[in-house]
Amino acid sequence: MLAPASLRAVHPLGKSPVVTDGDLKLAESGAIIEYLAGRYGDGRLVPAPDTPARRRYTYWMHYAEGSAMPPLLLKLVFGRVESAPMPFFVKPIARAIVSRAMTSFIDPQIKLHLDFMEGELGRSAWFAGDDFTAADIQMSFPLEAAASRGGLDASRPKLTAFLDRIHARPAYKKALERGGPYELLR
Ligand SMILES: N[C@@H](CCC(=O)N[C@@H](CS)C(=O)NCC(=O)O)C(=O)O
Repeated sequence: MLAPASLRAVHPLGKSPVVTDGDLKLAESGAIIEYLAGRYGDGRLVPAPDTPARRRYTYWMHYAEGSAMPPLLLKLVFGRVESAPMPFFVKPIARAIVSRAMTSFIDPQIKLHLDFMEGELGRSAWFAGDDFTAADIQMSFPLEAAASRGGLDASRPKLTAFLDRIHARPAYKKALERGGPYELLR
C-alpha cells in the first residue's frame, strides 16, 4: 500500500499529497491547503482572524488528520492482516488479535468520531459555520475514507449530505477532471 518510491525524490517521506510551487516543496495536506488558501485564495476560504468561525476552522483543520484519520488508518492496516502472507499456524492468532482490536478499539473509535461529526454538522451547514471554508476541503478526506471503510452511510444524514455537497462543487469536479478518478483503499 506504499506510494511509489519516485515520490521520495520530491519529499523524503514519499507520501501524497505533496506540492511544488516554484522552489517550495510542501507536504502535509493541512499545510498544503493553508498555503494554497493563503497564497492564492485572495481572502476566500479562510474565516477572518479572531472570530468563532476562525477558531472552528482551525480546530477542524487539525482534527481531520490528527484525530479523525488515525482510527481509519488502523482499520485499513488491521484489515489487511488477515490476507497477509504468514505461516498457517499463526493465522488464527493473528485473526483473533485483529478481531479484538477492531471490536474493542477501532470500530468504537470510528463510531465515536462519526457521531461527533454528525452532531457538529447539525450546528451549521459547513464545519466552521455557514460558509464553505478550506477546513471543509480538509475534512472531506477522512469522511471519504469513512464512507469507504468506516461504515459511514445514510444513517448519518448530515455527513452523507456534506459529502454530496462536496462532490457537487464545480471545483471538486474540475479537480477530478484534471487528476483523474480515484478510489480510496478499503
Ligand atoms: N498526514 C498526512 C498523511 C499523508 C499520507 O499518509 N498519505 C498517504 C495517502 S493518503 C500515502 O501517501 N500513503 C502511501 C505511503 O505512505 O507510502 C497528510 O495529511 O498529508
